[in-house]
Amino acid sequence: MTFFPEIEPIRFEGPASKTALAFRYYDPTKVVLGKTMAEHFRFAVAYWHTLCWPGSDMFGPGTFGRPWQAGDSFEHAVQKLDVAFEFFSKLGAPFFCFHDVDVVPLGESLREGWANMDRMADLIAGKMDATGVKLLWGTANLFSHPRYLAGAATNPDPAVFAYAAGQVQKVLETTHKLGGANYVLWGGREGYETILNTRIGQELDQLGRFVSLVVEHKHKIGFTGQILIEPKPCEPTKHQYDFDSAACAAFLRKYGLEKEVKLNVEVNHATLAGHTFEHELAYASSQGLLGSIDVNRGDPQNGWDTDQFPNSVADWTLAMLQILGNGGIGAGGFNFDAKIRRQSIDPADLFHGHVGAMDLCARALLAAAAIVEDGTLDGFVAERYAGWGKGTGPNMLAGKLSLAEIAALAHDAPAPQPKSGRQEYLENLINRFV
Ligand code: XLS
Ligand code: NI
Ligand code: NI
Repeated sequence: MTFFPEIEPIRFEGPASKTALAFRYYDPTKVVLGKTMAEHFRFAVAYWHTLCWPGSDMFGPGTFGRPWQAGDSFEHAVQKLDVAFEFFSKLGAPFFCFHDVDVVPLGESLREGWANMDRMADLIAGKMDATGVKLLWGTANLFSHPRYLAGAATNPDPAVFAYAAGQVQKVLETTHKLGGANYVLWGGREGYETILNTRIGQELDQLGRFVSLVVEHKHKIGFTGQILIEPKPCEPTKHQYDFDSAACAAFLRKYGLEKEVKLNVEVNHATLAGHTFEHELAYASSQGLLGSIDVNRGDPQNGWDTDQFPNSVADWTLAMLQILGNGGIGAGGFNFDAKIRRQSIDPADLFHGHVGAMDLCARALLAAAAIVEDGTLDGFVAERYAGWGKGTGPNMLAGKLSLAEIAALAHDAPAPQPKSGRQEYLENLINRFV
């Protein structure tokens, strides 16, 4: 059975190609700064948006009419699995990501959900063996079911916390069984709507305990993948605790988790937090917390998670500079977490979205690598901070001098002179490579 009979496996054809569905820049075997493009990106298809989302919005039902979405039985899930792996293979995506509810119906009880998950895990493993597609991360959906209306880990009712623990235990163990590289916790409803009914301190303690339990269980079962939390400031709740990279870093430190958990940073969530994506990457990287990436972007005019495929080379070049500066994405990867638009109803549209995004990231990587190799930008920044590496600079930073001793240095030194930050020069420099 094939759902994409007219689509041939996508190939690299180079920049001059006239084929719409071909890679012009993404050549998985091409070596850039010592690593292949496949190693730089570790692209992953998001099961939920690509296979499960029907094209619905607040004002109307799904528009895509996918046959496997006609019901919620195990048989429908199996049909969806077939299409999923046909898609991953033809696209040439090395990884995928899933929530428990994406791959299997969870039924009416935890027991039923666990049984279905076990049955499905064997089928997924078979598909992974047959195609060579690997699992970037698994996650539990702790936000759709009405039981989670007031949060999962942060719910005022401990029984909900326990149910969520049950879902996470199963998906963590399944992720381990499938050789997943990471496990993600996105705090979908871990926040609140009104302070009138909310104890923030209590809820944060619950969330800290929950993440600690996940880390303990990871070690108990011998899962060596990364645990990641995904910052997002709002939506669905008005205030979410994992607001941005900085708030997540503070949260992890308060609960002693900063060595155990990293961040899955999403482009659209950065926008919602009022940051650029490169800021979020740079902040996470500066704290040693950059773990993985969701590449979906927002819309400059719409204030919600529009989950669009990336399409700005200029923006992505700035992001790639941060990722290269971090030494790459490590065990993480580039998860699309993006949906095609509601009017993009043809199966081929799924390929156009993913192929274009992979090519765009590759093009941005080439531009960023050229900037790194050119060295002018790095040289400028190094020079800007050079004072901290010589003279009394290192001692001031290392705490070897008191406030009064540092002040004494200033008494004797010539008055400091302002220097240009050269922003326009640097912006022009970047544009020479984009
Ligand atoms: C929603 C999130 C979600 C996570 C996985 O905004 O981006 O898709 O990535 O639960
Ligand atoms: Ni995401
Ligand atoms: Ni999102």
